[in-house]
Amino acid sequence: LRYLNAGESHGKGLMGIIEGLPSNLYIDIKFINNELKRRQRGYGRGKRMDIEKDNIDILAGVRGSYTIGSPLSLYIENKDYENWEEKMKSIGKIDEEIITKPRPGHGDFAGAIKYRQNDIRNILERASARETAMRVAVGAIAKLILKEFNIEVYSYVTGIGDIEDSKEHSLEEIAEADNSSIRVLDKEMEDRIIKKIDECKLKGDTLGGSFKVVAKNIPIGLGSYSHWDRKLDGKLAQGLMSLQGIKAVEIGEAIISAKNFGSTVHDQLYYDDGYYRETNNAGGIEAGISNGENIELKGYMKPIPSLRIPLKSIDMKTKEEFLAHKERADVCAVPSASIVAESTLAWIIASEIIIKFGGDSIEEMKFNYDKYSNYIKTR
Ligand code: EPS
Repeated sequence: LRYLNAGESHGKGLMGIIEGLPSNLYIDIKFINNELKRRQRGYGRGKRMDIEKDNIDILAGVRGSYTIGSPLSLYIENKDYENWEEKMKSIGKIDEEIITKPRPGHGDFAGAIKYRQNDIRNILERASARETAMRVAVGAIAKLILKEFNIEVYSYVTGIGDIEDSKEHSLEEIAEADNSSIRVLDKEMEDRIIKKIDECKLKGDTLGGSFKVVAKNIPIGLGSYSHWDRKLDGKLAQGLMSLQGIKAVEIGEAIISAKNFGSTVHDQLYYDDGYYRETNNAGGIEAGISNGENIELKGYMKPIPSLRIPLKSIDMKTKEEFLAHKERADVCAVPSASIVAESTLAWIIASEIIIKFGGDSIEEMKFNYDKYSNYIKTR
């Protein structure tokens, strides 16, 4: 299973191609569009989110709502394109519109040097998190595969700035995250965060934070210890780290575990008509293989680098010092990032399910999955 996506933030739209989907998978458009909406919400987003109305258009690979084994082609229109058409077409040609001033924390500086571009717009358009809309559409299709195996993915925001939620939460509680404008699980925390985002916005500053993603009903044996690039934890870390702004990923209780004795960290194994554990510090993965517990990951996002408070930088054309700032920007996008992280987790688990159970048709996958589940019951 693999996908490619293309599209600039202020270009015509975003394009995705998924290859390797099983046939006979029901493609629920309403579900995909709802996932796109979930990503667009979140207190702290900028004016751009009032313009975009993300909606999926499937151009190929589906007949009568079911996949047929061909590549799926997806499209999401950028509504903002009509305001940018001229600029996007003339990119780099009109001298006064050329961007030569990199924003610290953004891909602007290194990207302009790497790709030998005089106009930083050619860098920022693709480095932008706009493309995560397509990641969510692709992730929604992965979730449709997972539904066939009763696997569910959840997420919630664990912190914005220095306001953090370090409590344990049940999946029932986590499932309520969409009811909060910041996707947190505590009302009092939500009020404090809204106040903090409002103050931050007034100052022209930005905020980062953290989120947790969880997947349940994961079969034992996804991924492998046998080689570095088959390890499930390695793949998940790469997937989450590839999201814009993410600077750290934690698997299970990795940070607390690193500070404690092995005897208090490792999840002891019990048996009572089936194997079970009373803790999940490993986050559902041991030696790069899923162990049947919930997969739990935490992502840490840096504050958005486009801010109104000016930061020192150098004009790459004149080499003069200047103060970098931007007028339109999100203050905080952590709630959106948590939805994109769900999609990433879903995509990687779906890919692993296909590796383990075969991916030509949903029926074949289920047949193999059922046989494997029966085998596990006898071990
Ligand atoms: C983004 C900057 C902002 C965000 C955008 C990502 O866009 P603009 O520069 O047009 O105001 O709103 O996010 C999206 C468009 C989206 O769909 O999430 C950036 O620089 O990464």
